[in-house]
Amino acid sequence: EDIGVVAVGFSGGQGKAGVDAAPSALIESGLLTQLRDELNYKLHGDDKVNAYNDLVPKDDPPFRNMKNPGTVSAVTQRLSEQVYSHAKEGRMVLTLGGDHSIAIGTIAGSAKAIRERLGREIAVIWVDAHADINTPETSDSGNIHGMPVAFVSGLAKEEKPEYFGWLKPEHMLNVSKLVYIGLRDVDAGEKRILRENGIRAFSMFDIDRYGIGRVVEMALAHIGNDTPIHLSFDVDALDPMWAPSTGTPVRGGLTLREGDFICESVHLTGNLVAVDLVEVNPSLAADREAEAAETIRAGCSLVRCALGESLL
Ligand code: DIR
Ligand code: MN
Ligand code: MN
Ligand code: MN
Repeated sequence: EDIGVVAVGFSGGQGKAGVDAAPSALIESGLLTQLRDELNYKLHGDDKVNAYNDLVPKDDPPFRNMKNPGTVSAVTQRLSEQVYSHAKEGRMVLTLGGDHSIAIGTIAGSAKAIRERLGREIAVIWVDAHADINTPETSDSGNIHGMPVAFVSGLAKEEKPEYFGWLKPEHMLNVSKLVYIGLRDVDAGEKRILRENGIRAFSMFDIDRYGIGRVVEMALAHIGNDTPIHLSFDVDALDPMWAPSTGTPVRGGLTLREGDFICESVHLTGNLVAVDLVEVNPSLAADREAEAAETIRAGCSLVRCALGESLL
């Protein structure tokens, strides 16, 4: 099997430096070597990290309350083309972030490629403590990593090509094909958006109530059999006990096993077309060495599970 790898050293969707160092940390810890040598995947694309420095505009003032809007728009547009070119060759695409704003690019790229290649809409399983569905107007922070779902689903609209106006219908995700797992820190405006659009979301409450097995079963039932799946995994979905080195940790999260279980279950569908692993920030750790290493180890485990490593 073939995998396209895109390593995105980008942090402009939020304010904390260091998340751009995650792809190289994940790769240095042996992730790609394992996929190649132990899981026998054929890897295409990045062994080195894209920094996209050539795309950073000289001056990038806020626009509609968004921070670094020109930079995030340009980087995600380029990334959408990278993901698209792998996916249209029939490769599963593995994107190592970077902050979660990059999912604007990864989802746009895989949605377009799957439409062209299979004539299908993709489904997105968004695993996160946060819903990341603020519009520029509902966002308190102005950080675009809290907005990717709104842009890629068309809930946030913008005409200007330099500010996400490059997103066309072929890049878009249908909100009826979106499902969340792990939510526990959702802004008031986001709750309203979820409710008004009837978006299926499994919070930590649901996981406590039904158990992870039933929740994943219900999530997969919602998107339907045989639907191509894009898994976008924010490492902060995991409890900080397992993934402390991340920009916005929220206690009361998934255990590492629950996170791995989600990934394994998605692998087992046979319908996985793309995986994003985002928001690992090795420089945010109280005990730098140990906590960063734990978080990287958790991230590698999630990816390996999504690619079938732990199944017998
Ligand atoms: C918050 C935090 N909802 C925002 N979002 C985060 O800034 O819009 N997403 N941290 O991962
Ligand atoms: Mn996120
Ligand atoms: Mn998050
Ligand atoms: Mn397999």
